[in-house]
Amino acid sequence: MKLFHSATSPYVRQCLIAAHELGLIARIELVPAAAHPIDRDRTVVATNPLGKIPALITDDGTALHDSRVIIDYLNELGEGDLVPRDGPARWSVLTEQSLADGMLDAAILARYETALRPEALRWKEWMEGQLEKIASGLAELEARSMHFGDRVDIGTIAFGCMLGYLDFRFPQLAWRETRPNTSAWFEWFGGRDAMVATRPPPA
Ligand SMILES: N[C@@H](CCC(=O)N[C@@H](CS)C(=O)NCC(=O)O)C(=O)O
Repeated sequence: MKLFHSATSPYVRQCLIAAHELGLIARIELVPAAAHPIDRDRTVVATNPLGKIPALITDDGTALHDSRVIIDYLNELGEGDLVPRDGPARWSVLTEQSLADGMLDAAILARYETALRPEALRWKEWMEGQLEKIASGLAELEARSMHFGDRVDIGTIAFGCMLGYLDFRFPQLAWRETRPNTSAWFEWFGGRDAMVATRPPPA
């Protein structure tokens, strides 16, 4: 399998962690990609018309995206239990994944706002709106994380990568200061081998 990859993408990281946890990592060849919303990477567009990463080409040549589809595919391939099959746990974990990904979407938009958008075109209230989404999500995570225990599934993987991205790109948010449950949980989860092996490079 080939995975379009960047070491700084939190969505790519989720796929890599799933592959590590499922024992599939050795079967994945990483293809360096420079996804960018304006300067589009044509090699990625050929596999994912949106030009976004991650995108996966399976061994039979099928193109898969986005991260949620890829993780679901890997979970099935590896006969794993990262996605609960049924019952209330399934809907709860899928909702957690959705929340973490939504927080990441807000964080990526906020990042593009400062890293890509010309200063004269920036919109302060819009940026604040994205940061508020992250803050509300962190409040929900603080309530949930005390019940996580040693869960490793698509919900906790997505939250772990979201927190890792905040540490990487938004250290000034200092999210740990007012969120002791999340902080204690991430202390453990962030030390797992798969998390350590996929840490983004120094900012
Ligand atoms: N919903 C997508 C989001 C992927 C995404 O936004 N990836 C970023 C890199 S972290 C990207 O490719 N950005 C380029 C663009 O927006 O065109 C997923 O879960 O895979």
